[in-house]
Amino acid sequence: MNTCCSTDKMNNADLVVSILKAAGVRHGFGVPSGNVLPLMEAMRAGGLAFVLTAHEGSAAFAADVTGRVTGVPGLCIATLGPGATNLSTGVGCAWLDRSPLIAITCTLNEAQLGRRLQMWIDHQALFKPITKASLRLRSGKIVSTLAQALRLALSEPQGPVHLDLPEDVALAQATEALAQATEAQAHATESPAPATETMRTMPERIPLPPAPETSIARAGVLLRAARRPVAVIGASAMRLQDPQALRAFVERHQIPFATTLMAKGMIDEDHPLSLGCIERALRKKQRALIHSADLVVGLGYDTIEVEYEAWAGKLPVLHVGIECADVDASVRVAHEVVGDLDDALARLAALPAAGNDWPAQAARQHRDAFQKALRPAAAGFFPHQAIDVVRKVLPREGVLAFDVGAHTHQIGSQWTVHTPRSFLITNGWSSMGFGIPAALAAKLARPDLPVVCVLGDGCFQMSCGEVSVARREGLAIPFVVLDDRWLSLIRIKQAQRGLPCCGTELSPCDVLVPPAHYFGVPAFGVDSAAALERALRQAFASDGPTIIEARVDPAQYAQTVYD
Ligand SMILES: Cc1ncc(C[n+]2csc(CCOP(=O)(O)OP(=O)(O)O)c2C)c(N)n1
Ligand SMILES: [Mg+2]
Repeated sequence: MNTCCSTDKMNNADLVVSILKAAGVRHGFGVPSGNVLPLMEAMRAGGLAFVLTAHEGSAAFAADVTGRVTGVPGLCIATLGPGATNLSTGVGCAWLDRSPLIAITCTLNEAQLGRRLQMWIDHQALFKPITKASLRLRSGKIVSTLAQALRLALSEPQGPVHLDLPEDVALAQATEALAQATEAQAHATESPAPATETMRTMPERIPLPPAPETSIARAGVLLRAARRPVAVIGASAMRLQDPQALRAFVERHQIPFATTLMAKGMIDEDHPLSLGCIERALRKKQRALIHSADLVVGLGYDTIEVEYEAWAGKLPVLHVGIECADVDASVRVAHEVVGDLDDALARLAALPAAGNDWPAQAARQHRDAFQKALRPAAAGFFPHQAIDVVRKVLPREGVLAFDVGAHTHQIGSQWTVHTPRSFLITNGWSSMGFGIPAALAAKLARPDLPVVCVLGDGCFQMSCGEVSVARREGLAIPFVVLDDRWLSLIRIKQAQRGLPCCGTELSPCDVLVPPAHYFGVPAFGVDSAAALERALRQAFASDGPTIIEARVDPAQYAQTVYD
């Protein structure tokens, strides 16, 4: 492939790769087929790593997380038909959770599209409801289509864009100049940062228009009138260019703050004003505190995680977001500040200090009591003990990727996050199978940071093939499986509805000895916090992945999860 300034020897697949590389894309996750080979070969020749996953859904989850942690759109690739439908599960995650992502399906030749041919379905129809756009790549339009896709993925609300690449288009000689490609790219992404420098420093996004001055002024009036305001940081805040603006805002006005699950860590949760996570384990305790407030300030609040009406009660809501809040008629929306979030927060933080009547230690005292209640004392080995061990062993700046189940609720309430975007979960899409690919993507994007994955045994059964990716790529990730023998979250819901346990038991025997390895990844079983700590320290010291099956007792979930 010619990487200089002409496209003489390039085919369209080479051109796609060179544009993506110029945008800062470093990995593409996927599963190949014959139709994918032209793109894969262009990736190999062009130095854009193809990371083979066990399932295309995981490829898209990994691409979503790459987008979250680097700010550069993640890339995932699949074949047509079943490859595309598999991929769609992870693309939906980037859609609801709003991560920049490019999904490429490699399909039949142009003239074959639409016919009754093996594996073919209408990809545009499949991806339309779960992407910002679904576009066909055509010869002579590669540059403009890629520029459009990158621009869409990176503009707020960020999200996935699907590109269909017919095989003959991929192989056809490129007819556009590379200089044009680089220029189009520059317009699409402003100034992309290399992926290895990111996680804290996000590349330039395409900003939204600022909120009007009158709107900021009205927010100031509400803040000054409130005697007991509480801020709740939401998922849109994850994409802030400068998360320090959040901290500046709460410190300026001395407002105790909680977060949703996904927004944890956007301000260090050790902060004296931190209340912890809402709407996860022991959520009624969090609601009680919030209901003692007189104003809710939603900061980057996105109702995709949990609607305001679930927890805000009759309190007036000051919503600061990238769009108007989707609320039920019962919610008292006092005012909305809508526009670029970095800009709005900076201006709200520059207002005169509002002051309020919260006692100085109120947040700290609440948080201490909340944390204590999450850890009921009893003999045995419970999930909260295992989670505490993982938090203790993982360095402060380390990354936790985890999965969906009762353990998500316990982790969400219990875990203390210290740095932005180091706590990787899906709560909009909320799909099982997210944890392992999330950990893979985080470690590939930030090899300098320790990464650990915690997941339930049900999630492990759904996605365990992906540990082989960690082995192949040499990623030193400990995977801690909370082996409680149940789809515990669903079992709890059965119990709450008075239904008998049925279809939620994963393993009938309670003394499980893991095999020596899963796909070559060594596995160990542990039955105590001390044994988990030893195994985890060993896993972090090793140069490859390790699976640790922690055999925990789920009994306490009944007290803490869905209280
Ligand atoms: C793809 C998908 N299928 C089903 C669900 C519904 N679901 C949510 S949590 C859960 C159980 C997860 O079990 P496990 O991984 O063992 O976690 P635990 O609840 O035991 O902590 C299920 C089936 C989902 N969220 N995503
Ligand atoms: Mg389980």
